[in-house]
Amino acid sequence: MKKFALVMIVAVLALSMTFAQGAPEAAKDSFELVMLVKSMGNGFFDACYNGAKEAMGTLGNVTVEYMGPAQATAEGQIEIIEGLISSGVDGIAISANDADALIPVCKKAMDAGIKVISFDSGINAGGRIVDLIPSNTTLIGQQQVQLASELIGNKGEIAVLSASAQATNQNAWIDAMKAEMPNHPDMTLVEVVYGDDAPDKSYRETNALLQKYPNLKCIVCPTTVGLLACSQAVKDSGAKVEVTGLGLPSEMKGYILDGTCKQMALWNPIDLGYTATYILEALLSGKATGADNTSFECGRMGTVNVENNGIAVMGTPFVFKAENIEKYAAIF
Ligand code: RAM
Repeated sequence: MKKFALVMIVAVLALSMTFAQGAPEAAKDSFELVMLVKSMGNGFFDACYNGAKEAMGTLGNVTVEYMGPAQATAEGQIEIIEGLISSGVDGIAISANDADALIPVCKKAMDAGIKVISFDSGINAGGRIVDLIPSNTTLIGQQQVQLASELIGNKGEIAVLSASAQATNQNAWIDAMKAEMPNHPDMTLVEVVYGDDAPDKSYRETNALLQKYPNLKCIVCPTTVGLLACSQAVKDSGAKVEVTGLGLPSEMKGYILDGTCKQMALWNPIDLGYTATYILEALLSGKATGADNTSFECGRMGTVNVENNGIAVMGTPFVFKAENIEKYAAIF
C-alpha cells in the first residue's frame, strides 16, 4: 500500500511538472520552408526554386516559399530572417550574400528552433547546419581558367567580372582561379571587378574593363547575371574580347549561338534547389542530423555526403557550347 501511494505521488508530481512546462509538442508531420536567395529577379534562383517545387511534390510534407531582397545584400537577408523568426517557419535554405555577417541572425533563428542550411553561397560554420555546394570549389576555379585559356590560345590578359564583393561562392571560386593561374604562365589576371549580380552595374563594369585594358583577351564571369550582362556589353561594343564563365543556358543561348560566348559552364540549378529541400526535410523529420561524415538521401539525386565542417558537395559542372546549348536551354 505504501508502495502504491509512493507511485501515485511520483505520478502526480510528474504530471504536474509536465503541465507546468506545457505539454510536449506532438511531432510535426508537415513543414513550412523558405528558400531565401541572394536577390530576386535572378533566373538562376528561379530555376533553383523550380527544383524546390519539384521536391514539394515528391516529398508531400513540405511547402517552400521563395524570398529574397531586391538587391544582393546581407542587410536585406538579415531583415527577412528577423521577420521569419517572428512569424515562425520550420526551415530556411539560404544562398548567402556574406559568409560571416549572417551568422548571428541565423544562430538566433536556430535558437528559435528553425533549421537553417546554406546552399549555393555558404554561411560559415556556426550560422547553419549544412552548407550544400554545387560542385568542388577547386574544380570550378580550374575549369573557369581553362575555359578562358582555350578561347585565347593560353596567352594574354584576362579579367574577372564577379557578383558582389562579399559573395561566399564567387570569392571561393576566384581564389581557386588565382591558384590555377601559375599553370598558365602566359596568361595574366589583370583585375577582378564586381557587378553585384545587378545587370546594369555588371554592364557598366564590363565597359570600364574594355576601356581600361585595350589588350584584354577574355572576361571571365563566374556569375550568371554577370555573364549575361557582360556578353551584351561586349557584343554592343564590338570589342574582340572573348567572354566565358558560369551561365544559365536559357539566358545565354543567343550569345552562345552567335559566338559572343563560345563556351561556359554550370551545374543544374533545379537539382540544387531540389536537393536543398530534401536536406531540410530530412533534418526536420529527424531522418538525418547533418553531422560530418553522415549523409542525406535526396530522392532522384541519391545520396549526398556531408564532409568536413558540414559541407555537402554535389556533382561536376557541365560545359555548354553551340552543339549542346539548345537541349539545356529548354530545361534551365
Ligand atoms: C548567380 C549567383 C549564384 C551563382 C550563379 C553561378 O546567379 O551569383 O549565386 O551560383 O550566378
